[in-house]
Amino acid sequence: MKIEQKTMFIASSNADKIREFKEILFAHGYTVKSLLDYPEYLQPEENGSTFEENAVIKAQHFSRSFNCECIADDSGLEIEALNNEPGIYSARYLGRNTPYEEKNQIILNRMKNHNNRRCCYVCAIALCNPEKEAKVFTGICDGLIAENAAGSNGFGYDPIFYYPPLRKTMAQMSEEEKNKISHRALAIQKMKESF
Ligand code: ITT
Repeated sequence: MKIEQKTMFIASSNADKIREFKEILFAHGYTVKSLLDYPEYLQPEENGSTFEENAVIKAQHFSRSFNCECIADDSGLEIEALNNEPGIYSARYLGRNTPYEEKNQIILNRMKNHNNRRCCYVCAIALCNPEKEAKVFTGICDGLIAENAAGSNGFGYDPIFYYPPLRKTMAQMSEEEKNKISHRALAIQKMKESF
């Protein structure tokens, strides 16, 4: 029996995202190539005003450059009490090179006097083909900003993202747990259902 190997090109150079994509898409029968395999290609400017627009900008750019089907992820954390910041600026918020330990502590300090700790992770995945219109799939995972940072798995804002159904932060989840409920997993699931 011949096992079909499908390859998905993801226009991302974020190693943490790519690791999660690899795991989730591997379970769906895909192998993943990314910009980490082509470091000479630079990301276009993300000048859209929504996650969806930025995902399309990235996917379209590389789908045209490589003349192949391509996906891109634009994602981030929205905190209700902070006017939905950092939102689409999640990667650049408080400085792109500032360690997340520091960024997370600053957010916890800003949240000290807020009772409303609701937040959500958003992930928009754009699927682009040089000949067809882009399709976008959005996944949202609701949570609360934790009182204190906890856990060392995952990446980015995961130590302060508390997920009530599992009573732990995303950084306290195993990769398997996170990849079942995350914004990214939900967006990938929607994309899969569209095939
Ligand atoms: P690419 O554009 O190369 O994909 P990027 O890191 O610049 O990489 P984004 O502009 O989409 O990508 O920013 C995503 C940011 O949102 C990421 O750097 C984290 O700060 C945050 N983020 C997204 N998903 C996350 C997750 O699952 N856990 C923790 N933080 C996350």
